[in-house]
Amino acid sequence: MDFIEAELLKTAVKPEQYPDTLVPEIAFVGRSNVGKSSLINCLTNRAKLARTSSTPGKTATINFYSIDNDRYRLVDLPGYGYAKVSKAEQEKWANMINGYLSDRYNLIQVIQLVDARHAPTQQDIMMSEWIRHYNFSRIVVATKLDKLKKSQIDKNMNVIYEKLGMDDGGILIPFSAEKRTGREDLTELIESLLKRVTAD
Ligand SMILES: Nc1nc2c(ncn2[C@@H]2O[C@H](COP(=O)(O)OP(=O)(O)OP(=O)(O)O)[C@@H](O)[C@H]2O)c(=O)[nH]1
Ligand SMILES: [Mg+2]
Repeated sequence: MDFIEAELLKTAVKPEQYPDTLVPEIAFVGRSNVGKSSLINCLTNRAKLARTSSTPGKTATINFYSIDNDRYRLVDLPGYGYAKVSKAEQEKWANMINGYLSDRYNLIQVIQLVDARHAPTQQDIMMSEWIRHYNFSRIVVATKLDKLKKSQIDKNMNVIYEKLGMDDGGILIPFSAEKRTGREDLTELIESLLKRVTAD
């Protein structure tokens, strides 16, 4: 399945700037530089829809991408855990992320991204617990899979699965925006999430 249409609907730093809540939203969270914006570009088949950068801290606003004429939205959030940003700036971002996640009526799923090469960080674990606390099922995407040797994949996926305590029915999707690995699985999952809300 391919996404047909995608456009940047709104850029926000505070709730007054969010778009209406009439449409289901799926948000991507993860450490700075983990590949959130690249994943959105890969899903939408648009290389330059979301701005990406090898320098962490690229996305500093909440960006709402409207898919298929606003059938639903993908939401790109600023990354956490980028040490080179000032404490004050990090706090501002954390408040922005938490503000959106904790009080968004039409947010149907938070998808967490972690780097396939490394064990989840303390902040990844905190984010994962937060996601569970708010009663979202856990969907975790392990990014940059192309940077792993084949022989490392299983071991690294197990570490992520265990560290994030995902044995309660969580879904872990190995992914590469570069090679487009896992794209099909993720789009199918998104469609099934949407079906669930529209069937209510
Ligand atoms: N090899 C490889 N590189 C990737 C992949 N996904 C992202 N990258 C690279 O990782 C860097 C960061 O990607 P972004 O998509 O900007 O990351 P982000 O999570 O949006 O970062 P912030 O906006 O800073 O939070 C860029 O240089 C991307 O090209 C991938 O699947 N494989
Ligand atoms: Mg980004």
